[in-house]
Amino acid sequence: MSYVNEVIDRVIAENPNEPEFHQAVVEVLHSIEPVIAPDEEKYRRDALLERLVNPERQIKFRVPWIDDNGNVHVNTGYRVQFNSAIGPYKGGLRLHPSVNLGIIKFLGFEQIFKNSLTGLPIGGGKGGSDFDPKGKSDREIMSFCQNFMSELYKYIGADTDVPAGDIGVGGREIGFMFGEYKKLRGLFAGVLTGKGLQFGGSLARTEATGYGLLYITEEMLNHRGDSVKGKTIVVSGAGNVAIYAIEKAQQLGGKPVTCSDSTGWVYDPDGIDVAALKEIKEVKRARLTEYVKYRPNSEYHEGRGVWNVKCDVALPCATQNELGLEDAKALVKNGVKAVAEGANMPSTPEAIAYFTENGVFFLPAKAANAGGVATSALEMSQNSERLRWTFDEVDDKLRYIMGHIYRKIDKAAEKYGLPGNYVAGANIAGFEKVMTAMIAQGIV
Ligand code: NDP
Ligand code: 2IT
Repeated sequence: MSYVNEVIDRVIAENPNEPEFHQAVVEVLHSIEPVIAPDEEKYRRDALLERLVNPERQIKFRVPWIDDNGNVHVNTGYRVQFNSAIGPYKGGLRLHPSVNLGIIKFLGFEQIFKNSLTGLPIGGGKGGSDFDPKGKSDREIMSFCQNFMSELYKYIGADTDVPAGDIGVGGREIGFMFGEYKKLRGLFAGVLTGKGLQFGGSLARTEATGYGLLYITEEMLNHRGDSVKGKTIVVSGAGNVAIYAIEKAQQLGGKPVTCSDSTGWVYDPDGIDVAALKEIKEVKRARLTEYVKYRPNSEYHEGRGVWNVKCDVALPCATQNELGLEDAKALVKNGVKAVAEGANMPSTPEAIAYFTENGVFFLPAKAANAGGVATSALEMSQNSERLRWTFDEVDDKLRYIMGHIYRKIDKAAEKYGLPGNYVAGANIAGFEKVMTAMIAQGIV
């Protein structure tokens, strides 16, 4: 049995009930087989892949908090510090009832290679809790965030581990967590990114993931003599990533016609009204049912359905495994040309295979949504030098980084005889840097 398959079998046996983690590991390890195979014995002797798939540290802790009626609740908090070969652990915090150790491990594992692709010195980590922020008051969110940080602060730091936002964690939550960290440590440090602009946050971090997704999509289409201009675009999600993907798509001359949340989706034939979407989601924190009040020409539908809308480009920006084989078939039937992942692992392996077989250009999450974490690393740089860059300075760097990632994954795919296979290209290019650093640092 090949070394890669041996390690895959062990991961599945040793990490039961963690299907998302298995899914992420299987994809990456299969992709890097051509890198490992020529020197398989050497890597096996050094247990390189066993070290890669085992987090350096995983922290699980109790988070008690008090609701507005004085009732005490207990949630579980996690931080998985996966790999620090190329820099301090870096990655978001997710607050969603579906969070468990397997979800955080899949996200932390993906983060290693994504962060490597940015070209910046950041290792991979992820955290979160099964706390459900929906319907909670600001005070309840604050109580949760403070109690979460009152344990997490022991394990993080500007040079060790720097968390940020993810599903359910935006500027409000990062603010509460930062305040608690500062109080407990008596230290004003760049220990979280996505901070408010008044206390060390970076301009363009809020926009970065969605903007970056469009920059790399544009780069890929330009490379093929095409562009976002004039394209009909289908987007899922209505959170941070989706909103700024829609905004940048419009700035590039595309027409995004859908968005969705966990209860339903919107079709707006005239193109999504970003100002309305921001007001509904960022200000009112309301459901998408509100959207039709702003746009009488649009339609609201309960349940899922965005992938059945005819489009040229599809951008899944909600959550993992939200786009399956049947969705991929519907998209291909309707003539989709390109799919770029704003969310982490939103397409199932079967959907990705179907896109590839049908000549759809597919940009995987770890390349396509790397703009968020890349800009977090730029926030860390600004915190270190105690300076603040303008919006345009940060945005220019983000655009450059996304273009660079595209060229890197395209080149890696070509080098290994898989031209246009950006899944292989991203996994290989991301892995090679981490592998080189791990080998240079010895068996640790
Ligand atoms: P938000 O919490 O801002 O938004 C998430 C959106 O997705 C909401 O519209 C939400 O609907 C929907 N959603 C979440 N979970 C589900 C679910 N299980 N089923 C259906 N809809 C769901 O999160 P982000 O926009 O920050 O994150 C979206 C994705 O992008 C995630 O996969 C995240 O890991 C990834 N990502 C985020 C980055 C960032 O910088 N924020 C960077 C890179 C990747 P509802 O509100 O109804 O729950
Ligand atoms: O998945 C991700 O890359 C994020 N949620 C952003 C992480 C970060 O540290 O900015």
